Amino acid sequence: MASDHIYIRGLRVMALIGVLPAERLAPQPLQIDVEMDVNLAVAGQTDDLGDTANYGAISDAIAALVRASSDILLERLIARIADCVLSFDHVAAATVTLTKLQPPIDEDIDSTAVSITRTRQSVNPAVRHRAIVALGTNIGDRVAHLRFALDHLPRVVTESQVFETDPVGGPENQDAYLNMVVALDTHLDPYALLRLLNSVEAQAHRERTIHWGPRTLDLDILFYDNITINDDLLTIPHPRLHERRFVLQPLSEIAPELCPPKWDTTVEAGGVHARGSLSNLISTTEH
Ligand code: A4P
Ligand code: MG
Repeated sequence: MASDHIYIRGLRVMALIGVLPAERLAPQPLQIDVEMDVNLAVAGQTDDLGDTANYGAISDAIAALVRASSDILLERLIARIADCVLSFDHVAAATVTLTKLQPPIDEDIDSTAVSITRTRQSVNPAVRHRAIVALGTNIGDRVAHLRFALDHLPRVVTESQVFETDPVGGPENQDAYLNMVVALDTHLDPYALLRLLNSVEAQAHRERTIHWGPRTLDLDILFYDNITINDDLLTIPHPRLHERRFVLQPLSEIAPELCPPKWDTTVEAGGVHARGSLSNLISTTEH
């Protein structure tokens, strides 16, 4: 077990929690403190964020989870926070303390808190998986949405360039998309990876109102190792990838062996324009 730690201290979020009727009506202030066991030796040599646990991304994920909670018990919420923290790369164990800063108790009291320690016993961090994920965005600051996603995904091993693409399906007159495809190296199983992708979409304020409608951020798993899944939650390989140039063009840059043979002649041409690497694009909030 690593004796190295990363701390998140004093993360304060308003959330609906508690048994009492008043607590079900109005959010109350909570504080989250986390101590994570992370082996810091590699990042100590490489100076690379991909070699350590990204505490910014973890803080964002915890805050989003807590803010959206309506759990009754601190015990339930803290278990979900620990699961969330352990879903991040490089976190081997986590001690989480969850504090009610204004507990509804008549006595003179500062706060009440629960604390748990959880380890990733069931997961062998040496076992890594390769997932290929497609990114799409067509609302707001599209470049910023792609950057946000890359900062919050597990270790990105390869990324395609960014393509500006005409919308396929969905309502008329939606704006052009930016699409790209990345290869990830992760210990997460496919369902945990889907949960993480959904949480990153939620943090980018993705709203699901119109089928195939405009979106700030869409993250789809195209492939996961060479496995096949077909159930209510997940279909892998992604069922529509073979007919979509906005997926195949970037995919062919990072994993041409995964594209169907002769896709470039069989899939309808046009509507997909290379825009170069994400690091060279300018977000609309930058000048
Ligand atoms: N789900 C099942 N399999 C997967 C998977 N492999 N990866 C489930 C991710 N999610 C998967 O997705 C609906 C449900 O699919 C999820 O809850 C998950 O459990 P969603 O993201 O809520 O809905 P969506 O994105 O509207 O549906 P979908 O099927 O992902 O849409 P597509 O096929 O991705 O199409 N045109 C251009 N130019 N560029 C685009 O990026 N995207 C779409 C969306 C349409 N037109 C586009 C683009
Ligand atoms: Mg999707």
